[in-house]
Amino acid sequence: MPTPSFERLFGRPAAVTASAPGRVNLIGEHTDYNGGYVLPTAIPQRTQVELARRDDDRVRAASANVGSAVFEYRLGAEQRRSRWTDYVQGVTWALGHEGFRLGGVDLRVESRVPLGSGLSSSAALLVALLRAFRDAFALDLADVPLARLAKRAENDFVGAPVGIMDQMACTLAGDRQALFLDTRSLDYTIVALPPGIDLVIVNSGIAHNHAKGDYRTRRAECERAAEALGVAQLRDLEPSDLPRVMALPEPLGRRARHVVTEDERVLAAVRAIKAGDVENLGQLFYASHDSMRDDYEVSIPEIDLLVDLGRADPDIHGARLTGGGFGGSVVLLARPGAAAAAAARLSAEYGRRTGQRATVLVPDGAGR
Ligand code: GAF
Repeated sequence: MPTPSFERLFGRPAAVTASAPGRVNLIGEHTDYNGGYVLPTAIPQRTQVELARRDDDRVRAASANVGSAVFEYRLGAEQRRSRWTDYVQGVTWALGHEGFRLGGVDLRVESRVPLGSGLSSSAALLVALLRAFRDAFALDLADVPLARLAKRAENDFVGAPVGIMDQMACTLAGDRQALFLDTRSLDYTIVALPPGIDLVIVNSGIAHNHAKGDYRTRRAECERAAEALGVAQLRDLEPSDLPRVMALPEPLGRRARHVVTEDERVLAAVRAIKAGDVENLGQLFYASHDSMRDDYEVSIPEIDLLVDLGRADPDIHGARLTGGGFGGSVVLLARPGAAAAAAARLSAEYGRRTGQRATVLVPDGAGR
């Protein structure tokens, strides 16, 4: 059944349409809340928000992804309910706390970023919502403060203890433009992906949820490791610190080793991309995956299988789990021109072996 349009839902046309893309992190995983480096890029799938102002202080919100139900609340009376509408409430709550004056709105969301896929459906929704409010109320809100506000909504209202990578990526990364971000200073540069870097993204079909325990546990382990090593954040460690890192009690040593080596891999990946060295970039992908699987322990057997199918495929240079882990998606580097065929091969074999349905997100439209 087609989901109702804005006009059908609210009896008038939308005044503003805004959107934001999902992101795929190329490398630099679980480094953002340790003050380290990340390298995400935008994916073609986007989340769109249509919105029209109202004359009162009510917000009415519907999502084409969940049907035709309309959720309603009053500005200033936001309350967490552990539903998708927490993201809408989180945005008006965060804008209100920041001193922005809003009025009521009707809004409709439609997302092509699959939920819980490790491709930042949450940040895409938050950034699209903030852009829609910014346009509708002419808010004086530049991109980086907008990304910080999205993080505040997710951390302090939704209750997911995520870092700043996704909100910055959904705000600033573009098509074939990776965001090389220092998550401590928020200094960034845009790194263009040269021809020859052909990405494949396959969603394992196994969803994660970062508001749940495992992500939180990893964060806490990193904080304990930093404290035991006498640094403010794991970002402050160098590869030469690895002997004392590995002297920490289990599993803190391995957790910290992942972060220290992953930061180095991000720097090496930026050099490889600038040099057009796909082979080297691919090896960095595999090394990152191994570190997430063995040291950080955020992979699952289904994701390892997708990566291993990549290792065995002559058209794939590298593969790794992308995003927070415990499910989600894999990003692979394919030989130029071979991405769609390799993606179809991999997802079909994955389905045969696991009984799970993998979806190819990039190349967009492949594998359908
Ligand atoms: C999730 C979080 F939202 C990010 O902040 C980041 O920590 C990522 O997991 C792991 O790199 O996407």
